[in-house]
Amino acid sequence: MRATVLCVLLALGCGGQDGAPGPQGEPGEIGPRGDPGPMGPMGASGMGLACWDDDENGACDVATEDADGDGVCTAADCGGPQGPSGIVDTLGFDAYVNNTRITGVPAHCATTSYTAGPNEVAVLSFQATATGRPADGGNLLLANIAVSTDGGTTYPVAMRGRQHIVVYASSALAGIAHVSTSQRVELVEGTEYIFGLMVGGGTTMAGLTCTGTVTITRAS
Ligand SMILES: [Ca+2]
Ligand SMILES: [Ca+2]
Repeated sequence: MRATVLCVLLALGCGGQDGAPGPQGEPGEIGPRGDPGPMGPMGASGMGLACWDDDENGACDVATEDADGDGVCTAADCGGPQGPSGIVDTLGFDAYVNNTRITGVPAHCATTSYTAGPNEVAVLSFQATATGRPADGGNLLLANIAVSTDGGTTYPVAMRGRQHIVVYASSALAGIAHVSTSQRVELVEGTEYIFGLMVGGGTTMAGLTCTGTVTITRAS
């Protein structure tokens, strides 16, 4: 009879309140890698820029982009900007000529030969110093730049019809005269040049020193 009553009381809800939640458990192990997802849709097709397309409009603008003038734009029209001008070569002479009335280009007062490349310029700077004999006559020392082309060895002949003449004069009354001259000469590609210092005047020189520097540069 007592047992029957206890069971009835339990059934009617006579238990205590719920306890507090327990502590969080340890994380579980990482699960296996999932299957790869499906491939995404293809992107829109793009177009790179051709090297000749300076204005990047995707079109051949013949007037400005056809560098070689063949009417079409190809890789042959591509090129970087022209580099700065630079020194290609240097030539020169430094000699002493003894005595006599010298006219023309004294021996050794000339450079070795030089064959010009494309777009080249020669910058010449020549000097001559002479000791004169005023009693013998005149009192002037003249100096010209002389240019021989394509093997011409007689400078006055090689100069004929050419313009490379600059004259400076200095009095030799004191027994010594110094002259200098310089010039810029545009060269023709493939032509062989010899640059010389032509001296003359009305005096007989006891001695002549000639020096010259020729700087070959490529124009920008
Ligand atoms: Ca273009
Ligand atoms: Ca072209």
